[in-house]
Amino acid sequence: MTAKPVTKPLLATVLGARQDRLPIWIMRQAGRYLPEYRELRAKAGSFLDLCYNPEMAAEVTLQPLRRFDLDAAILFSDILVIPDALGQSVRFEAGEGPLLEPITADTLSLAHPQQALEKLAPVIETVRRVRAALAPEKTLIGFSGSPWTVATYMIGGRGSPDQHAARMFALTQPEAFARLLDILVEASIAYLVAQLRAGADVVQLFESWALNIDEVAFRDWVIAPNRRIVEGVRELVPGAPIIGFPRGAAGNLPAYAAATGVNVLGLDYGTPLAVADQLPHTLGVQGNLDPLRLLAGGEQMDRRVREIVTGFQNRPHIFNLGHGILPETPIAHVERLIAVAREL
Ligand code: 1CP
Repeated sequence: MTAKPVTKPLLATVLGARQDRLPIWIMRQAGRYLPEYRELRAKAGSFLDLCYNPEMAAEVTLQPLRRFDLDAAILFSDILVIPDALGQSVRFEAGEGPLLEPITADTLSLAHPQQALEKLAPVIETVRRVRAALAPEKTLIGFSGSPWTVATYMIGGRGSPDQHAARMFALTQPEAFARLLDILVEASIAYLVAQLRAGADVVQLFESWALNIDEVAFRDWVIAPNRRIVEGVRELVPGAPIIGFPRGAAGNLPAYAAATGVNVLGLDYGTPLAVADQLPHTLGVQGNLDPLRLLAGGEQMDRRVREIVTGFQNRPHIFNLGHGILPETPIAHVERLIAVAREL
């Protein structure tokens, strides 16, 4: 007799089937709100040292699952390992976030997307280690930043509220910008395929800066490259399960879902629940509690969690926040969140 294969509720939901158990994970679930993360982080050296240390990165990936009844682990890494692997100078300053040496049309020619994968070998080793240590019913999520979002950091040199530098670069140097998107598409496909082959069940595309751009830019800078990545990954890994998270896409969400072919659409917390009615019934959704409601906790949080679970009850739904958990979030609020989401 062969053993019955174990179901992964989160993966099964990504593939389109609602489950008895509501699958839950939390964006940025491995990180600074956990004391055990802060402790290990203090010993790791720089943030990139931690991302490239498979033993420590695997440990950090698993930490939230030891504490909470979650359905998935997300690989511990960062969207900016791709620029680092392409040869750009990337640093993370405490309290300042990422700092990059801004790319120019000239330095761009030095980037080699296929060689980048060699530098990312330790991250792929982390995926292997996490897969080996993870319970069979838990889903392992790999990820990459989407090209436009990664390009905003590569061009601007840091996070910015309105991506002014990247938008100006795209509009005034369209050829160099198209070349940059090509490089990022190629590197992302190779990186995501390597993660899937090493044991990731699902991959998520983080398009964190899909806001502040008009519909033409959204089509050319967001939809087109994300679609090329989905197609490119599935050419090499047929049927690869993919979550797309175009944060701030608002009225562009239906077009993004239709054109990219992602299995699940991540919704930010600004997206009304009723927007899902404009999406195909079979498309899964992920989200979308405001992280500030989790930080504040109490009755307002419980009420909104129940609204979200009820609002998405007729389609595949993965419960999550509508953006990353805030570092000052109390552990007890996370425990409460998971209990309330599961009670219905
Ligand atoms: O020293 C530290 O601990 C730095 C904090 C930190 C952490 C824990 C950074 C710096 N990155 C990460 C890990 C990380 N980043 C993960 C894996 C952990 C998990 O999710 O559990 C993931 C998926 C990311 C993705 C990421 N990095 C995004 C997309 C998601 C989002 O929040 O929009 C973005 C935009 C980044 C860039 C980045 N890296 C780090 C910071 C502080 C930032 C944001 C900077 C900014 O706001 O512009």
